Amino acid sequence: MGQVDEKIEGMYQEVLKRNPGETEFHQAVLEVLESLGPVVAKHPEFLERKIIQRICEPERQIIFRVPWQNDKGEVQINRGFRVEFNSALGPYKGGLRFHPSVYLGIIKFLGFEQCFKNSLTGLPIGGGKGGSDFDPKGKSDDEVMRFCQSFMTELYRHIGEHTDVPAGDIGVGGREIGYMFGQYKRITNRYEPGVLTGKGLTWGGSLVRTEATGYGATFFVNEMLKARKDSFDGKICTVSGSGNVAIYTIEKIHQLGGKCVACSDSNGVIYDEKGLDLDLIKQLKEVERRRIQDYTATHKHAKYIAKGNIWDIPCQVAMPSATQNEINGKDAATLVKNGCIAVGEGANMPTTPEGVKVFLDAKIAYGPGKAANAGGVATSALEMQQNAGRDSWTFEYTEKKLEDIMINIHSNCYETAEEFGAPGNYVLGANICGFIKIANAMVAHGLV
Ligand code: NDP
Ligand code: 2IT
Repeated sequence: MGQVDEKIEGMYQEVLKRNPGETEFHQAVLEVLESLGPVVAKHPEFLERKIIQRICEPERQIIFRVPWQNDKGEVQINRGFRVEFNSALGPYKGGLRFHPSVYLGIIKFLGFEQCFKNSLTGLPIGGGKGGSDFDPKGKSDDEVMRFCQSFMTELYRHIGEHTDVPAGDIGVGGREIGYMFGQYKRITNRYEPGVLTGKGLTWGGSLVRTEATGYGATFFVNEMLKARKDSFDGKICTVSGSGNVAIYTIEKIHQLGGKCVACSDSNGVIYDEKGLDLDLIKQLKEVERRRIQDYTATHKHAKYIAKGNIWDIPCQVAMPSATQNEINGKDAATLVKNGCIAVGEGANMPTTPEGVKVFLDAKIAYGPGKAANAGGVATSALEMQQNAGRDSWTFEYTEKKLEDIMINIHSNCYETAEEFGAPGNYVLGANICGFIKIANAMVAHGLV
């Protein structure tokens, strides 16, 4: 990718030294620092106040034991995390990830990205992230409940509507948020809906939160296409993953006139030339919690490619919506060669630095995660607003707010990229625009 300005290079070396082995965190930091050269040239006060060094150091990192019992009565031990990264703009806000790959480096990369993403939403939220190396796959409902209760038995003392407000991410959806909310309420004896977002609709949840990340990412891509006098109409699209973000990305692509032909999970890829049957995917994934392979049981014309690579399938719009580093340099080159003109990241950091370089060099419309997937957390902030006002808004009203927020994020990133001499570079636009707002607030708050 680009290069780190000489005034900033030493700060990156310090991050490497202070956080050994946390490769995803290093990657996320480097990508932001590479954008900041022109910012410190204009704002010497950011250097003088050591804003970048402070932003790279989380305000608080909590690591805890999570003991629980499986259905056989055997004792299990997992590790829990909450990294409270930056509260310059509001209470720490960000999801919880339950996945066996989780360790401190993953939570820190997600927490770091979250700060800039939340800043881009224009809403009053700081950045944080948490989770556990617990693997929900193959666990019974009771096991998931016992795990969530044990996790919250430690987490409850660190969170609150004005302090830190967790939500979902990989492996954490409505079911898990319900178990955690129940335990929080029981321990604290407080009905405090604003302490978690992604809640059920009858107990403080917001309409559109379930759909928000996927819908928002698709709105963002729609804006990038519009900026190039183009649209989703008739576009062949592929969406990796088949979880929350993937499902509602596919839904909005279809509503906007695109045709989504492939999705995936960690075992393989479904290719349906006729366009994916989203009702079936929702039934398989949201209701029955099955694998995407089962799509072909009723849809014999579709192909299941075990261990396949979704980025080998030709498309005009690609929306990675599974996990980090799922598009490498070779995948990016394949996409571009096959005629891909837009990439919108529903997942966090799904493209490796080599892949990002390919997209930027090819000058395709590339929307990085911290801008493109900000609709999820933005709608979480709308859920917090409704909770604070003891209110609940209609679907149409909330979706319109989400769309306006995404249009705004797009134009801010677009204009910032132009202002800093890199028109069309949404990576630079998002990093600079997200950073400046946090940095100004930190200067105003003094040395804290
Ligand atoms: P889900 O748990 O609902 O779905 C995750 C999907 O990604 C599943 O299909 C899963 O397949 C696949 N996946 C997960 N890990 C891997 C892996 N290591 N290799 C291959 N496939 C994998 O999570 P979400 O849809 O909520 O999250 C998807 C992405 O979107 C993540 O990067 C998350 O951080 C990001 N995101 C989520 C937001 C939200 O509001 N939920 C907001 C903003 C970003 P399998 O079942 O086989 O594991
Ligand atoms: O990565 C993300 O932005 C999320 N997982 C959503 C966070 C939130 O607080 O809604």
